[in-house]
Formats: sequence, structure tokens, C-alpha cells
Amino acid sequence: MPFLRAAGLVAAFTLALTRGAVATTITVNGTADNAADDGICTLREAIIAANTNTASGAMPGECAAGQASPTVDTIEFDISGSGVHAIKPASELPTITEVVLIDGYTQRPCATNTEPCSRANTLAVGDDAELLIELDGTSAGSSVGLRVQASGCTVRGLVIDRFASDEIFLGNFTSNNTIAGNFLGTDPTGTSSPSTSVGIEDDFGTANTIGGTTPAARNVMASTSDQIVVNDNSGGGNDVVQGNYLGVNAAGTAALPAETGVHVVGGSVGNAIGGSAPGAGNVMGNFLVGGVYLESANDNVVAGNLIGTDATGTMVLASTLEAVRVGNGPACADNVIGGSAAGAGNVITGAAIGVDVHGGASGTVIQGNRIGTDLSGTVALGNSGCGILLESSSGSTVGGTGPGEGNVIAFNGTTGVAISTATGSRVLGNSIFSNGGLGISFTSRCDVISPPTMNDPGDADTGQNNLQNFPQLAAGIFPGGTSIDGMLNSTPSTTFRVEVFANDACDSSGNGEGHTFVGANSAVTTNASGDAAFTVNFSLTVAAGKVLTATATAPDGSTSEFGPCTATPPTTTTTTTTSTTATTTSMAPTTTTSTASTTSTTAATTTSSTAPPPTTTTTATTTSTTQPGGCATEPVGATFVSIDCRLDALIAQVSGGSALGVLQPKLLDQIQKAKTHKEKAEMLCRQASKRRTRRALRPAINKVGQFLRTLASRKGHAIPPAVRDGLGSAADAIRGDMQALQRAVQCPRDAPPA
Ligand SMILES: [Ca+2]
Ligand SMILES: [Ca+2]
Ligand SMILES: [Ca+2]
Repeated sequence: MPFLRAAGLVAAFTLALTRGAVATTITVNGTADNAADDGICTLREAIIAANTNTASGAMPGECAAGQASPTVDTIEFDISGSGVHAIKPASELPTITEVVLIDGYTQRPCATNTEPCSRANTLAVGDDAELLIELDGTSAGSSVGLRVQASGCTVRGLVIDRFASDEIFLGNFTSNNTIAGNFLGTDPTGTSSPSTSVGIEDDFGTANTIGGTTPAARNVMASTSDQIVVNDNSGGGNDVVQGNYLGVNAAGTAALPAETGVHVVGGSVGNAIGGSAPGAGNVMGNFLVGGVYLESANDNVVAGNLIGTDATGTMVLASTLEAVRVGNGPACADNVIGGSAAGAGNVITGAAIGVDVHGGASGTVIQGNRIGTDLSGTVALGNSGCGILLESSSGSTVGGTGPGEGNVIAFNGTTGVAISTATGSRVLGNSIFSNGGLGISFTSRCDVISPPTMNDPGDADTGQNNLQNFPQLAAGIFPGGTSIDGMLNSTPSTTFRVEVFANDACDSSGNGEGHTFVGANSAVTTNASGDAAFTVNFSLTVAAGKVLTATATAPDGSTSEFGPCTATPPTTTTTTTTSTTATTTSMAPTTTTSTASTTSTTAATTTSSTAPPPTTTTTATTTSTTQPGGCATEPVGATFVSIDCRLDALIAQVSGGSALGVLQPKLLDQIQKAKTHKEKAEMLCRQASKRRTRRALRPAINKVGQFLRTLASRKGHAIPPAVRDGLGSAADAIRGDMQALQRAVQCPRDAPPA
């Protein structure tokens, strides 16, 4: 039965019928590799018979003569005996030069199935194909398994392994070939890989199909090299790679070796790696360099794939540097990772960096993916470092403003979207949450959590995304509703897009992530001083209790980091602090000098019936000040929680402090650095390193000291006294509590989980 799925083959077959030619079936009936008139039709003889349209000999059992192209000859198998039959060529088999269908599924009988006992996969998840013909390259020298130098061919139902060069090579200017339903580089059961070579090299081919959307079309492939190389520097392309299992066993449950899943090189254009249709996605369970590596390749689409997981997309199998790599070479433009259509998003995990765009890549579009989660977007499958790293590249788009364009970027170890040296990188409409560090960060480091990049007045600074300033939302607890006001200071007389996101809680950095996109204002225009007051109206009602964050995007596409969270409302998880006088409920800034007995115990729950943990009590003379807004209800004391909240409030005050004049950026920088050092100390405490925590608190205390000295300086006296005193007393109280904490801290008890 000819294999009719490939359009080119249908055309050839139809043409053959109209000419009245009868397609020849050439039946291989032995595993030998010779060519002799001995009554055995070997695979070597069969390929020659199909190529030359000449019988291999006169004796019964020899290969029949093929028909001239475009008639499609069929090579079938009927080798006596049960089980897997290994054909071990002693040298490379003849190059296939005329259209042919090689069908391993014709072999019979076998032990486990009724006839036809060799059969294609029937499973949507996993692969139960029964393959009984193995081409084993052990004795073939530096050979290719099957070299195809014809168009419209189909190779299916074979195991091809252990060839030194490629298992299958699709030669120059071939087209419309289909390689489907094979195990390449694996053993016949698809449970291990004995191979070290490229699985399929598609060299300058056009419109070749590797796999397909049906279960029967799936190839299972593994080896220590690239699985599929699409190399089209002579203008080929438009190849389709779908439904395959790459670097994963046939069951789809365990990693097998792979250097890359699919490696597209040489200016190859318009290839589809997966797709949005059911069954189109490939599973790339494991890879050393990348599940997909687009190198000097343009206009390719990578969609619907499970990259780094098992075949269910719920378990991480890979553990490598990059899951998707885009870049290198002179041209790597306009590639699309994911897409807005249903089913177009990829699951991307199992790496230190989910997607790495680098090497001068331009116009890369990353949309609709799950980067660090399963397909539902809720189960944590985080990459160990960044979700996305945008290195030397330009004009990338992460997410978008249309339906389905946003990515979920969550549970990654450090930064959600790291922008290293890239310019004009849009990050819009995504759901970014529960990453270890910032949601968006101007950083080149994916191995560490980087601190927020501070705004500069007028935003004249340069760097990745021009170090775009972030917006500042109205301070205080968001009361719930459908809009919020804010301020942006950036390039004068320029129109920005401000996006607002709702979150359950503030990121530990204070500059949040963005869980749920709630609204945008694309007409935020700065005045000649670079200032713009804005209102963002939401597309939905946001409940009280959410904290909000915002980004700004410049006309060239450069998106900022997330700005500071609005203040966090009081939570039911209380922080207990014994304090004699420091707790006040006034909303107005008040200063109370007291001898506060502070303790380092935290996070006692009201329902606990066990005795509280032993506390270390220290007595410190501090000047405690309640903060306006969000910290009004926070207990004041020497705890990370309290200090964090009060630092946030102070940062908010300084950020919006037009009365601070020329000192504003300096003061902001000092207090933000204090916060950054505090974060580091808190993180170290969380890691139970008390000694390092205490040491890390020192620069935090020093920065607050610098802040106080700046306020007290000659220039500081230009600040209205009420403002200066308010800031000074708040900072002094924070410093006192930091010092108390430094003396008495207990780790990790004093640092609740981030
Ligand atoms: Ca023979
Ligand atoms: Ca022929
Ligand atoms: Ca800036």
C-alpha cells in the first residue's frame, strides 16, 4: 500500500497511474549485504533495482526490476524468522536516486502482533510502534545509513542506528521527501541509544517532512549529536518537523542523549518546527545545547513543542544550558517562538536559560509560551536561571498586545526576562510571576538574582533597552477598582506605553513582577521636563488586596523593568514583635523616641498551640516612626518584614519627592541600595547563614547612614524642613532597627520564605 500522505508522492503516484505504469514492489528477503544472483534480494540489491529499474538476477527470489520515475517503486521486507532483523551493510548503501517508498512495516511475522505484525505507532502519547527491520551501521565505516538524492521518497518503519555519519541524509535540492515512523539512533525498542551521529541531515532540501501530525508519523530519535539538522544555505527551506520524540525514549518518559533536538542552520528559511495543529508539536526531552537551535536562520516557526519535558509535558527531563537558542551568524531574523494561536505556545524548561536570543538576532518574536511551567501555566517546571535572556540582539518581542500573545514566565530560578545587551526589546502583556528574582531585569547574569536598576532623572542613561525608567504607581494600598494613577519620568516629550499588572504579593525586591495584566495606557506623554502623570484604566476590576506594578515601553520598543509595587496590605500571617511603645496607628508621620524592646522572633501563627520558639531579646534605643500608607499597620521593629516595608515606603516617598530637588536621585540611589543590601542579607538568612547575614547587613546600615548624611548636608538644607525631618526620622528608625537586627538575628527563623 503506497504511503500517500506526502503531497508530492500523491502527485507522482497519480501521474504514474495515468501513464498506466504499474508500480513495482521489490521485496527484500534476506539480511545479507551482497549483490549476487543467489536467489536472495538484499537491501543493497533492492535499492539498485529501484534506481536502475533492472532486476538483481534471474533466479527466483531476486529483486524485481523497478519502474522508471515518476513511478514510485516500493521496497518491502519479508525476511524469514521472527523478531528484529538487523541488516549490517559493509559499506554505504547505494544512494537513492529515483523516487521510492521504503516500508519497514511490511516485515512479517513477529512474535507479539497479528499480521501485519510490524506496525506503526498508535498512541497519542508514547510510541508503541513495532519495528522489525534494523539498519545497523556498525560495519559500514564512515557511512550514511540512507542517502536520498531524489524527491518524493518516503522512508518509514525502520530502525537505523550506529552509522558514523548520518542515519539519513536528504541530499542537495531534493524536495517533498517524508521520513516518518522510524526509530533513528535508538535501539529497536526505543529505550536506549547506541548512536553518536546526526539522525537526519536535510541538506538544502525543500518541503521535506520529518514526522507528521498523526501518531503513525512519529520518529523517535536519540544520539549524542544533533537529531535533525536543517541546513539550507542554497535557498532551501520550508521543511516541516512535527510530532517527533527527540532525546526521549519511545514511551516518552525518560531522557535519551541528544546534542540538539532540531538545529536549523545556513540561512534556512520558513521551516516549521512543530505547529499549532494537534499532534504537530515535537517532544524534545533532552538536549545538550538546545532543544531547538536556530543559527543563521530566518522566518522559522517553533510552535507547540514540549521542550525539556517528558511527553506529557508535566515532568522536566532535561538539565542543560539553553532550551531554545536563537542567534549566531549574519542573518537570524524574524523567527517566531510560539505564537498567538491556540496550541502554538511551547513549553520551555529544563535549562539554565529557557530562551536565549543572542548573536545579532533581530525581530525574534516569543509569544504564547509557557516558560517555566506546564501547559496549564500553573505547575512549576522552572528553568534554573532565567526564563528568557536577550543578549546582543535587537527588536525582540516577548508577549504582545493582542489576544494569546502573552507568555507565562514563572518559577524560573533567577530573572523572568533578562535583558543583557539587547535593544528595543518589548516585554508586553505577559504573566510573569514566582521567579526567584526580578520579573524583568537589565542584567547579563542568569546565575544570580540581580537588583533593580534605578531610575535616573530624565532617563538619559544608555545601555540595554536604554535602561528605560520604570513608572511609579500611586503610593499606598490599592483600594480595589478599575484604574490607578502614576508618574513616569523619562525622555522628555515622548509617548510611552504603561502596562499595569496585579499580583497577590509584592516581589521580595520591592520592584515587582507582573502576574496578571490588567490594563495599559499607550498615550503617556512626558512634558519638556520628562514628567508625565498618567491614569491607567483597567479592562477588569481589580480586588482590594492586590498589589500593582507597572512597566513603561518607549517608542523604539524598549521596555523597563517592573517598577515598585504598591504597598502591601496587612496580611493574616502576623509578625509578632514585643515593643513597648513603638506601635502606633496614626496615618500621619509621627516620631516617637522610645526604648524599644525588640525581638527577632517572627511569623508566629495565631493558631499555633505549641510554645513559641526561644527568642533572643535585645534592647536598643531607637527612634521609631510609623510610615504613611502601607506600613501604617506593620509592626515597627527589628524584623526583616518591618524594615522591608518601611524601606519601601521611604523609597516611594523619595521617588515622588519633588521637594527634594537636586538631591532626589542621590537620596533615591542611597536608599534603594540600602534595600538591595537588605535583600541580600535576608536571602542569606533564609539560607541559614547567620554570620553572613550579619555581615551583609553592614552595608545596608551604612547606606542608610549615607542617606542621613546627605539629608543633613548643606544642600540638604534646601529641602523643606518638614520633609527633611520626616525622611530623616524614618531613616534613622530603620537604621536603628537594622542595627538591632544585626546584633540579634536568628537564621533562618527571622527570614520568612520569599
Ligand atoms: Ca541477490
Ligand atoms: Ca525506479
Ligand atoms: Ca534610566
